[in-house]
Amino acid sequence: GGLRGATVIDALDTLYIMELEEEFQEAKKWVEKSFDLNVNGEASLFEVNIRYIGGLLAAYYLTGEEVFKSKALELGEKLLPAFNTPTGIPPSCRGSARAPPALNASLFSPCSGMSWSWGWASAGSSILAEFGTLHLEFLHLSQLSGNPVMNIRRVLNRVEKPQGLYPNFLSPVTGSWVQHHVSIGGLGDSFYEYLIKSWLMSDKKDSEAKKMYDDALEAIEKHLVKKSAGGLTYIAEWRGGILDHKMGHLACFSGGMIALGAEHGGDERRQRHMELAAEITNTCHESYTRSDTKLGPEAFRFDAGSEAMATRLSERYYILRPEVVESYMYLWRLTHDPKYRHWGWEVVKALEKHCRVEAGFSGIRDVYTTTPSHDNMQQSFFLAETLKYLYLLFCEDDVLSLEDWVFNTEAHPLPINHTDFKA
Ligand code: DMJ
Repeated sequence: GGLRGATVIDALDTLYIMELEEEFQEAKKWVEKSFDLNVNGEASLFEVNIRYIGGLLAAYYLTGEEVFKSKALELGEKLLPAFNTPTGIPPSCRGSARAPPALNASLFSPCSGMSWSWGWASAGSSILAEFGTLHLEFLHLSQLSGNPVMNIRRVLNRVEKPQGLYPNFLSPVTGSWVQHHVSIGGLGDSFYEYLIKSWLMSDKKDSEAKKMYDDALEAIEKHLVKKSAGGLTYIAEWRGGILDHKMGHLACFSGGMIALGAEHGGDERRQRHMELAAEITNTCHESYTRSDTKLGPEAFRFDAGSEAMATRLSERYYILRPEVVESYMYLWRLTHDPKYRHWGWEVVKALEKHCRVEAGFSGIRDVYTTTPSHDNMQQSFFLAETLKYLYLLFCEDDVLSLEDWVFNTEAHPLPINHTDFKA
């Protein structure tokens, strides 16, 4: 959007964790001297929050350097006008950054937060994964600044949910659902992630978040989890009661999330959820192994005889997304089954072979050809997430231990609020 330097800020904690001292110092200097917070035009509240606020907060917590904290607070302050709607729910970008960047040049159309020129009332609806992915970062901003915020969850708790499911679009004016499309992939994904992670970050005190997560997952298990003819478990999408037998690459984060949440249930539930998490992660791995590049497509389907493969030309691209290796990392940490490290290494080799270019790494337009063309784009989440999760997959468990840190949806580690948090 209107902000510059996404890659620098998204990569700060990765550089630090990997002990790339020189590059980290260079990035820090850029934040001190060149990071301009005066947005010219419009930027997405969601993207600024997960990439910039998350990146700055993690850099602060890892290093204790005040500059990262003060920039995060200053930027957070600028986002507050976005909450000025009748429900307190911020509106969404119409052309979301979730659209495939390689294919859609106009990434950011009118968005919330920094500019008031666009008029939220006409924007129509807010996206679940956008307004539902603010809690972790804003809780830390509240703690660091002493200013309490957030009230979105109250609206969501109150509104009636079809079959217990959360549709992806809600009106920021009336607080009711705009249409009944449900997905654990794009448009819905990180809302569910932030429920379970809010509970974990609160040192398991935020029981409201846990209950909402448990209820949502129960509805998902009941209505969306399916098994293909070939025995692959997947999570379908739901359109007003009709299933779309498709999984997006984005939905592949759910293996890791379900495993993380499973850790904390009773025996039966724990086992069931660990199995589900492993099965989904296996399906996502299949979407990689069934391609010529050994990288997965943007979406894959389970209909018309197809199993874990893209059936549409427009879904064959790979833009360096992290979700599959993210799940490998969580499943490795929680089970220590070596297959997850083998699978991660397959991805490393495929990235080297097909995505490395002279100036860095690039997305590819078609995973089903051995000579794919590049999209000339290195998404900032490649350094923030994909490489960080791959690195952590091969580290000891005490490097950013899951006992002490939760990763925001852009893989920025935030500390768990243990009782001795302040000390
Ligand atoms: C990232 O920006 C975040 O993980 C977000 O939640 C959705 N997906 C992209 C990477 O694919």
